[in-house]
Amino acid sequence: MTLVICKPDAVARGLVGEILGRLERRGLELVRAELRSIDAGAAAAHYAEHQGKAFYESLISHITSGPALLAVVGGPAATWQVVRQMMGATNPAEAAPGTIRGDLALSMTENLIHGSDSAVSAQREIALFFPELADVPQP
Ligand code: 3AN
Repeated sequence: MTLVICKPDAVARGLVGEILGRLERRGLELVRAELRSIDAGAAAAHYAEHQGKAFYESLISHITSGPALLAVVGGPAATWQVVRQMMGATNPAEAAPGTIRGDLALSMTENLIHGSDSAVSAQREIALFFPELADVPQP
């Protein structure tokens, strides 16, 4: 399982269905999905690795700017890797056509989607946002 966040820009642009639809059509399974406003504390914990970077403030400001769709997505081993491929590069201007960012985004900050970047990150992020799933073994 992996954590996916359709960021506030995705909710504001009405692209949650498109994004989750792509994941579902690929064959991934929605285990949890909830529209939720991420508060400053959860945002800081989630993005702790980026603290001190030049873009940190805009990152926190955007992720807390409105409701986001948080989802736990299941699938084969290394589901996180499948989702990352489907997301495309962090900079949407460089993301390949056919990817979510490559087809639907242009802004580095408002780049629609977060997906865990390793099995370890997935476990940590799922525990942060969906603590009831913390002890479920990860494939
Ligand atoms: P990804 O979301 O592709 O895993 P990360 O984890 O490197 O990318 O960065 C987390 C988020 O921080 C990105 N989704 C993006 O919104 C933002 N970000 C990363 N690098 C930059 C940058 N150079 N300028 C502005 N925002 C950035």
